[in-house]
Amino acid sequence: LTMERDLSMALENGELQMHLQLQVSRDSTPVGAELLMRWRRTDGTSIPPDVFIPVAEATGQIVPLGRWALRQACLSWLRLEAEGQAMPLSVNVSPSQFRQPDFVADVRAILQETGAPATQLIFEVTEGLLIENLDDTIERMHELARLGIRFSIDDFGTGYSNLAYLKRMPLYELKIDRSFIHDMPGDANGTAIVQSIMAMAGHLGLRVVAEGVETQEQATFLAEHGSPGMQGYLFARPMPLGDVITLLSADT
Ligand code: G
Ligand code: G
Ligand code: G
Ligand code: MN
Ligand code: NA
Repeated sequence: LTMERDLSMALENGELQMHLQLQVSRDSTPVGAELLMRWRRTDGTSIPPDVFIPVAEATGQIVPLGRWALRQACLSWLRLEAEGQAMPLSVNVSPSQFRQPDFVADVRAILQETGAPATQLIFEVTEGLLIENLDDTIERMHELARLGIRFSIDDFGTGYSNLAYLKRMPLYELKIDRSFIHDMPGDANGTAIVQSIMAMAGHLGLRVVAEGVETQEQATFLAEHGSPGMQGYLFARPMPLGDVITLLSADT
């Protein structure tokens, strides 16, 4: 309850920050980035998103937080473009945020207000979104896709995987959950799962991103087997936009 009260102040107090984590291709070229919310309170303590996001979802505070996140994504994209470093940006969208009646109108309004192109945004949704009201969900995804928004299934392989739904959704990408990457290539089962997801995605025409790539051995294996986009501490940690720009400018 304290957290609920504090969270409602966090936005206006400027305690929330967005970090960006780069995604790279097999030759380590940056190909995109995911925005990850950070909450650092005025007393200096940080609360991780896997603690405060579930609270925000339960209280409805995810709606203003989600609008803020999307606006940050648009502004970050415009700033990267101004630096000559434009790349698609991925934003996490919670099920309760996605299902909120005004969600599509909010997205339109933020795109219009900022002038950022919808085609440069990827919404990361989890399989949890598919549990309820599937027809409405898919219809809403198509509505957003018509604006130019692309969709990615986050933590793929850990949730409710009724694979038939993959064909009905306007999907761009699957993000292989980091638990599978973690087990690879030493563990035969983890490796088999990763290879199967990449093969299926290939047949469905979907892009793949491997999450949580931490070792060179994992990166080499992925580069030699399907070569998905890669995201993980091996390449870059989540960091403020200014640091991303410094990193990218040093590369070019
Ligand atoms: O770095 P990491 O601790 O950033 O994130 C933990 C979890 O919090 C992830 O599952 C991630 O999807 C979620 N998360 C991080 N930022 C956001 C955000 O802006 N919106 C939503 N809905 N979830 C987020
Ligand atoms: O939205 P999602 O659950 O995919 O958020 C990504 C999460 O993974 C964030 O909490 C982010 O900080 C974390 N993360 C990013 N790279 C790595 C990594 O290489 N290893 C681990 N263990 N976590 C990572
Ligand atoms: O120092 P830091 O923990 O932020 O580094 C995280 C990772 O970012 C390092 O493991 C390194 O591989 C990667 N990295 C460091 N400098 C660069 C760079 O100039 N370009 C790219 N693409 N990655 C870098
Ligand atoms: Mn994510
Ligand atoms: Na994930």
